Parts: sequence; C-alpha cells; structure tokens
Amino acid sequence: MGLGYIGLPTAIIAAKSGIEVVGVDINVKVVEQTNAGHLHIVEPGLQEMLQDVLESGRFKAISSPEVSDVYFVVVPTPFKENHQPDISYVENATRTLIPLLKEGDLFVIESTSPVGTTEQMAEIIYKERAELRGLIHIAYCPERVLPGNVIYELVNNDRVIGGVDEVSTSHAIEVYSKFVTGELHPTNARTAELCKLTENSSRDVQIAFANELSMICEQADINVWNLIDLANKHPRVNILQPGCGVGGHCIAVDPYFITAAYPAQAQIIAKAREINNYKAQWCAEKVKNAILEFELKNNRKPVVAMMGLAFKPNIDDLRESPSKLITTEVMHANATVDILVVEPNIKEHDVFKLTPYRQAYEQADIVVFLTAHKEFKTLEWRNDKVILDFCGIFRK
Ligand code: SAJ
Repeated sequence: MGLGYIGLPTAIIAAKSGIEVVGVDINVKVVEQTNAGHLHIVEPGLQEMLQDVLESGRFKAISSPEVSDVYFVVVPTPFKENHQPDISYVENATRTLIPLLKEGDLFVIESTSPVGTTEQMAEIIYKERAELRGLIHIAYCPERVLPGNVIYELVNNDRVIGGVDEVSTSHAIEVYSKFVTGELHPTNARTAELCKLTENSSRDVQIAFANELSMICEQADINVWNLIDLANKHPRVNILQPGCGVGGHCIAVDPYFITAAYPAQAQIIAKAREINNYKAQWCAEKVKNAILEFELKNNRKPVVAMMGLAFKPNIDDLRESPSKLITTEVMHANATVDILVVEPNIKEHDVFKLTPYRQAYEQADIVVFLTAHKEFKTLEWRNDKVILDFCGIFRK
C-alpha cells in the first residue's frame, strides 16, 4: 500500500527476490506510469529493475488492493499545522485492507508512526473482524534507506522488527528474510516505532549541536569547520557538519512525533528542532545584512547569487529545504535587488528562474553558498566578492 519513495522500491525488490507482488496506489497516474515501466521517482538502478519485474509477471501496480498473504503499509505520515502527526493515511490504508484479511495473514506498517500506532491499527482491525483476533500477525518495521542508495540499503541495512506479539515478530522476520540480507532485530511494536523516531531525532540533535557551534564560532571569530575537524580528532568525539538548517521529509519531521506525544520529557529534541529551524532564519538575516552593507559601502545595489536550492547536496529534492526558504525570504525582502538563483540538479523551476552556477558566480557581488553541491566545490575563492559560505564549500 503506497508506491512512493520507499513503497515502490520495496515492492520491486521483493518481486525481484521471487515474491509475487501487487503495488497499490490511490494515485491512478502512478499506477499507469508504473505499469508502463516508467518510474515516477528518481532512484539510480531502479528503472531496469522495474522493467525486469514487470516482464517476469511477478509485479504489477493497481489502485485498490487484492487478497494477499502479506500486506505492507508504506504511506506518508505528515504532520499537521500544530506539529501533531497525521496518521490518517495509515488508518485509511488499514481500513481498506480489513475486508481482505484472513487467518494466517501478516500485516506490517512501515510508515514512520507515533508510538502506539500499530497497536491502534490492530484494535481498528479487530473491532471490525473480531474473529481474527490472535489469528493474524501484525508488526511494525521501519525503513532506514537513504534516497539515492535505496537498492543497496533496502537489501543490506539491518532492520528492526516489532510485532504486537512474539508470533507476529517471528512471522514478520521470516517474510523480510526473503528479500533483506541485513540482520533482522526482533523487538515489540512500540520499541520499533520509537526506534525509527529516535534514529532521525538523534541526527537532528547532533546537527543542531553543529549548527549551534557555527553561530558561536561566528561571534568568536573562529572557523567552525576547522574547529569541528580538530575536535573530531578526539577518539570519542564525532561532531556532524553545520549547514543552513535541516530539510527533507524525515529528519525535519520525525522529531515532532516525539515532542507532540511527550512534551514534558522531550526537551533536547524540541530544542534541536528550534535550533535547526532558527539556523535558516539566521542565515537569511546574514544575507539581508550583507546586501545592506554592500549598498551603503558601494552606493549601488549588489547582484546576489543564491547557490543551491535542494535540501542536501547532489540531489534535486526541494522538500522542506532550508536553502529554498532562505532564498525565498531574501528575494521577498529585496524585491529590487538582482538575485540569481542556482540549482545545478534542476533544469527548470516554476517559481525560480535558474542561472548556471559558473555564470552566477562570475556575475554576483555577493555569493551565498546554501547547499554543498559538488559543482560548487570546483569554484575558486574570489577576494573581490563577498562570500557567505554556510555549507563549507571552501573549507580546507
Ligand atoms: N545535514 C546537516 N549536517 C550533517 C548532515 C546532514 O546539516 O552533518 C542536513 C542535510 O543537509 C539535510 C538534513 O540534514 O538538510 C537531512 O539529511 P540527511 O542526509 O542526514 O538525511 P535524510 O533526511 O536524507 O535521510 C534520513 C536518514 N536517517 C538518518 O541518517 C538517521 C535515512 O537513513 C532515513 O531512512 C531517512 O531519514 C528517513 O526516511 O527517515
């Protein structure tokens, strides 16, 4: 259920391993495109695999589910305005499956979910199908893959598998072992749910630490990249890299699933979210000030280059991107300034007019590095420009 960034590769890889798979998506376009052999997501190596499993007859996409033996729910869990998790997609997918369930089936949730969601879905199922209590297996198994490296990581990463009871856990482990070679770690559903949230929150907290250091260093006139490199020479210190905030649909989202449920306890996790969000505002302010200073000094408006829109290096994904947010804010605050927007991984954008990176670097008086794309690292430092390097392009 769900043929997105995780569901589709999972379906294809499971089919590749010999399992007969039907991929279900409510978006008819996705279903048609997939059956025609065209990927609607960007993932190296997956296109050939899709063609292969379609030809073998072991995989097809459909828009409503068929009776099966194992069901995987891999739908989005966004958050609402107030940072409360929205599990309505998981619930809808679960409800759609209820009439199809039969004795011996396995029902697995993979979607990132607040603690208790799997037990909640089990109760929804048993409320309508009381005769199935104890006769079907229900488990939670989060994914951990990094977009861009999905084919390798889906198969090779270790996984945490938590059933609502021990029989469910071992049944789920048996199924996953058919297409995952990484170690499969048994636990209960609640621990598996919190484990996923913990992994991404841990990274968020660590990035917040690096971002906080970058703001301290600016005040102290110390190069933060040198500082972190030196501190990391300690055998038990491993600080991550500062940037212009945290983006994407995972690390910038999942911690809220903890803070929403445990506000009194989740102090560091909440603060880390605040710091990482604030870092983007901080960067935007720095750019606005640099524009003002340039104008006062030179008696004309500068040309500004905003380098990178994607939420992390070398991808085209702009979801929750702090670079995009900063660029938008700087443009709104400086309507009469010539602002060149650069994103080498995207050809065209409906909001931003894009400029090739070398041309923008050449033309701009102020150059703002937001995302550490590999192309930017080929540029030489220029003393004749004001350079704001928020992502360590020119770090030694
Ligand atoms: N970032 C920094 N400094 C760093 C590392 C990252 O500022 O040192 C920023 C990036 O620029 C980006 C954000 O953090 O804006 C997130 O990027 P990421 O590469 O750390 O992670 P994601 O969001 O692409 O994928 C994460 C992964 N989780 C962990 O590393 C714990 C991935 O394994 C998960 O499968 C994925 O979330 C998910 O789906 O939950």
